[in-house]
Amino acid sequence: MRTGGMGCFWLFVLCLFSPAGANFTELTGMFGQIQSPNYPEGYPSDLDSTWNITVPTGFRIKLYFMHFDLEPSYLCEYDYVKVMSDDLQETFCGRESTDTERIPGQEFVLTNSNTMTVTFKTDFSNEERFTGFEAHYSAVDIDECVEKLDEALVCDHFCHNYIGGFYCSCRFSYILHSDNRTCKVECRDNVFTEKSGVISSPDYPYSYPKSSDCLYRIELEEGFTISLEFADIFDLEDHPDVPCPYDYLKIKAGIKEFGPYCGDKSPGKIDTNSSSIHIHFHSDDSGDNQGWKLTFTSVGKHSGKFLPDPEGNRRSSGRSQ
Ligand SMILES: [Ca+2]
Ligand SMILES: [Ca+2]
Ligand SMILES: [Ca+2]
Repeated sequence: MRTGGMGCFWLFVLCLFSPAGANFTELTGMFGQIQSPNYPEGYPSDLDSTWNITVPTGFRIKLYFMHFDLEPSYLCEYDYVKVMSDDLQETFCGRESTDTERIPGQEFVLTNSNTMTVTFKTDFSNEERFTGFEAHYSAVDIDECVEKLDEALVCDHFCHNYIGGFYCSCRFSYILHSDNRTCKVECRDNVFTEKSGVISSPDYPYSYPKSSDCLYRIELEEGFTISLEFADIFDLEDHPDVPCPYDYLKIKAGIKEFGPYCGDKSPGKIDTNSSSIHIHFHSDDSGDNQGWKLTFTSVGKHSGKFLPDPEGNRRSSGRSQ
């Protein structure tokens, strides 16, 4: 829009003082036709005609010309057709393409978005009775799965294109988040009552799910104290300046809190001195990180230390309960 913030006002002034009057046509159909005034007779002088084409979102616009016959001029300074859309601008004039002018010929103009503006301007003369143009447009589906125009809309797992839109779906055992894009897991009800064990982020050491909040509780009888030992492969999305704004691991042990943890440095060993542990793992809607894994062990007041054995069976070292 040439008129900026005072658009309506200046447009009004422009209309009042423009010699022949600027002429606007709104086109909203899925297809349509544009012709120069008086087509197929010679077009008038001092024209300023604009067609604004809008198709539904999810579509782009394809425009092509069946006839094109405008007065030739150096760099199209006399009469021209200008096609505009977002980052696209094409100017056509003349009867054939030269070094300084271009006719559309067999080419078509394809927009990236769902709007297009076609402007036809003529100067004060049309002595040779140039006949103008006839163009056609149609709405064309955007294959969002292939084109990935907007990074923020790319599907996490699977993408399905259809005419006018697209949708996402998830691998087995994942659930589509309400953002309709990322795939989360249900992981809120993990309770461990064994004296020792192993806990990790889903799919560890492969990328953990996005947009998920996982809760893990370790609940032992009073008198036991739980220790956590994180594996060396620890990888949660982080930020160089802000502490853990995206993904994090927080641990509550009684009144004590540990974390938030993120980044690629393992927290190592944590002696919680508590028999009850709450672990909260949060992931946001982007990034690919390996996650975390910990081994928990416990020591009872009157018993020995409990360690997980390689088969995953519970085992007590030292005195038995
Ligand atoms: Ca002319
Ligand atoms: Ca589509
Ligand atoms: Ca993330």
